[in-house]
Amino acid sequence: MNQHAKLRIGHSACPHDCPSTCALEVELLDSNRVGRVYGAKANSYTSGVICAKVARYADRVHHPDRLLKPLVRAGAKGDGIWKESSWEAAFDLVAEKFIKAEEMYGSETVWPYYYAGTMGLVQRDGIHRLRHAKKYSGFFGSICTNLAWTGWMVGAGALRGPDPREMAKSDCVVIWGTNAVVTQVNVMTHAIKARKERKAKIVVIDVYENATMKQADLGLVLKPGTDGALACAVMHVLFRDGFADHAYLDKYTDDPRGLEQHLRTRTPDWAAAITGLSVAEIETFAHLVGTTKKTYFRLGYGFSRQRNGSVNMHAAASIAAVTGAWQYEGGGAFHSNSGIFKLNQDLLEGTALRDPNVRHLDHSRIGPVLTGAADALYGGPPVTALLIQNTNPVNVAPEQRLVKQGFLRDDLFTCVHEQFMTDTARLADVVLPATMFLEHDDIYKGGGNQHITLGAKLIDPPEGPRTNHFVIEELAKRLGVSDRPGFGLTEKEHIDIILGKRGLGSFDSLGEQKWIDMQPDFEAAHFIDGFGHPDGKFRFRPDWSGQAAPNRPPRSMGLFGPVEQLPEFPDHVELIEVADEAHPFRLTTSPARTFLNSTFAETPVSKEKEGRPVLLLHPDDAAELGLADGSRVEVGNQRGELVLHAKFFDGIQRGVVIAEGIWPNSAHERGEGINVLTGADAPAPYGGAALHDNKVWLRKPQELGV
Ligand SMILES: Nc1nc2c(c(=O)[nH]1)N[C@H]1C(S)=C(S)[C@@H](COP(=O)(O)OP(=O)(O)OC[C@H]3O[C@@H](n4cnc5c(=O)[nH]c(N)nc54)[C@H](O)[C@@H]3O)O[C@H]1N2
Ligand SMILES: Nc1nc2c(c(=O)[nH]1)N[C@H]1C(S)=C(S)[C@@H](COP(=O)(O)OP(=O)(O)OC[C@H]3O[C@@H](n4cnc5c(=O)[nH]c(N)nc54)[C@H](O)[C@@H]3O)O[C@H]1N2
Ligand code: SF4
Ligand SMILES: [Mo]
Repeated sequence: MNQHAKLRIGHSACPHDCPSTCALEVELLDSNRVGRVYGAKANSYTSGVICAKVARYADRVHHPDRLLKPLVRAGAKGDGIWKESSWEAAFDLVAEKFIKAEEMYGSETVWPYYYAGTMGLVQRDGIHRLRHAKKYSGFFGSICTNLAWTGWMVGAGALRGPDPREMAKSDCVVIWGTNAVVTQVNVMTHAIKARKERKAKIVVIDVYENATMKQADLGLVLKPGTDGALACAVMHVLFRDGFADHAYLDKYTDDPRGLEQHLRTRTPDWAAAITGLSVAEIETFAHLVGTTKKTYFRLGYGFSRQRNGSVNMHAAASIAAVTGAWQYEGGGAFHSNSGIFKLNQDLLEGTALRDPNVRHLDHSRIGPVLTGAADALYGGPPVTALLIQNTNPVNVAPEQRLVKQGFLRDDLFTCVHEQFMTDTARLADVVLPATMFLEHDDIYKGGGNQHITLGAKLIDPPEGPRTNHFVIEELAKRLGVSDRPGFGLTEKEHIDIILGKRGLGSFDSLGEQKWIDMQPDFEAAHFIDGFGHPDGKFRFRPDWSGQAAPNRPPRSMGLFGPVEQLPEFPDHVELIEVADEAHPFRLTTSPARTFLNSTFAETPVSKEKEGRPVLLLHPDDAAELGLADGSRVEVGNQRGELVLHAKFFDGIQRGVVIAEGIWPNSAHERGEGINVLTGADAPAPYGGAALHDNKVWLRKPQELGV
């Protein structure tokens, strides 16, 4: 009898910020210990497969460095000198500081800052209830999805698409700008099934030969920020060689003739010069998708993290409209299913308490916000108090030098609720220990799949950590808003309400069911009933400033960036940081396999597997610079500089370099992380973070180092 069968198994969902949202089976060793974690076989998307980092979750949940006690700063900021505190005293201190800050500058001086360290709806989104009740500054959550969703929405008009499980039924799967093997392994499960069962081709489009491209039949390595050019040339060939589906175009798209005309000059030659691909590669790819009706374009986030990222996303999605792939099972383009769930979280988020006149601040621009940039503050007071849950901005936000400078301000009070002593927690005034997903109740919805999955509390937390929900409720009591609607309920009650309003049962019924499949029917998923715009058409001519993108900023924030440079049709626009003489290289900060953003950097296996922060660099570029494999190399630009170790890699174009993973700042020899190099300027039209769009110089470090 195998070990797995003997153990008690608990059911859950992976809480991490990953499109896969896997359904999990967790070995329960006793009331407070877990063993191995497995993917649920019975879940049709997870299909028994999860990534290695979550399979070893016991290493994280039972990690010796977990925060267990509230801590109050006892030295200078960042000195690492702390005094342990009771929860009562810590809450009293935070409330006192928030009230004082508000008395001095008004309620908008307090900024609740959160993100998707947990994707659980109750634990993640409850912070809005407190901010609405208190009229604290709003949060425009732009860092991750904004550029991608904008580009998708201006074309398709709704955030959904062909069932991701249908990849298994396609004849060609195009994995575009996502390193799926690393960031959402389940895409591979379904794509490889198609290859095994139907001899489907797998195409991967990226800026380097990453782990996913190693599995591809056709890999296209282009220059960062040039996907729009590739997409245009592909569509040019489709029209030129008779692969465009004119009946489909006439019925389902806004201006096919205008597009065809516009593309006349977007030839493979034109695109080859921009992308660095060969004309033959472009023609081969175009003919493959032109002759394979059941082509499934799986469009990721990575290629949207460029200043022209929304344009590139829109251009890539447009290809499926030219071939008419959407009509077929196993065909069409898919980016995210985030629009299908339509859960009402009003009570959880205290929406009724919202004051529309309260300003919003941009998540990605925390550096400019905390250093007092007038445009980032929208005419309001400085931020003098922060409440942070589920995110590590001192490590993950762009323009790290500004972010750090802000956190070190003497007149800023920061409370961080965390599981570990992160780079952000280190700079806090009060650190509160947080539970992990196996230790609290929540529900989760997929982005790359279609399930709502329950993650009930399976084990007791160690003595000390408390849930996000508890922290919000306790602060509300001390800040005088605990009698407002939405407060005073348990996690289970919130889950009952959210599910009940959508007619999906309750916490208990979902416990029995484990997950609910919310995939829309074929007609809706494939836009057979029409696309999401009022006229039902896919738009080749986007309305860049008028679109109801689901994640758009409040209107009061206006539009961002050089909106006038956004193109009329799919195109290549040079809004990117083009390499120049002083900065001859383009850098992307692609994901590391065993980290998830800033998470897992603390687990021993991840540390061992990742080794040290490196820079992937073409050997010919290295030779020109006189750099040896493994040598230290200084990488810099107008925002800062840091030292990495060169790693020769020829699956990349000349002039492009890759730094994989967001390592803790402390893993770098000068204590500053990769985001010293990334920019916090908001791209057009709705902001976001162009984290893979950096021009840099490389040189041998000047000083003698280790
Ligand atoms: N192991 C692991 N898993 C993760 C994460 C992680 O950090 N590590 N992060 C999680 C999160 S928060 C998210 S949002 C998702 C994101 O997952 P993805 O959608 O995969 O997006 P990224 O991780 O940003 O980058 C994916 C790929 O885009 C490539 N890329 C960068 N610029 C360009 C470009 O201009 N064109 C093209 N074609 N490719 C480009 C990068 O080299 C990288 O290989 O993954 C989640 N899962
Ligand atoms: N250079 C570069 N920078 C990037 C990216 C990149 O590709 N390149 N990717 C960007 C993207 S897409 C994203 S989404 C961001 C993500 O960056 P972060 O928001 O920092 O994301 P995570 O590492 O997923 O989670 C942050 C923290 O949440 C904590 N946490 C988890 N669960 C809970 C909980 O229940 N309660 C509390 N209180 N804390 C919890 C974890 O311990 C972790 O430290 O990074 C962005 N930054
Ligand atoms: S693949 Fe993503 S959702 Fe699945 S277990 Fe790993 S991190 Fe979680
Ligand atoms: Mo993300």
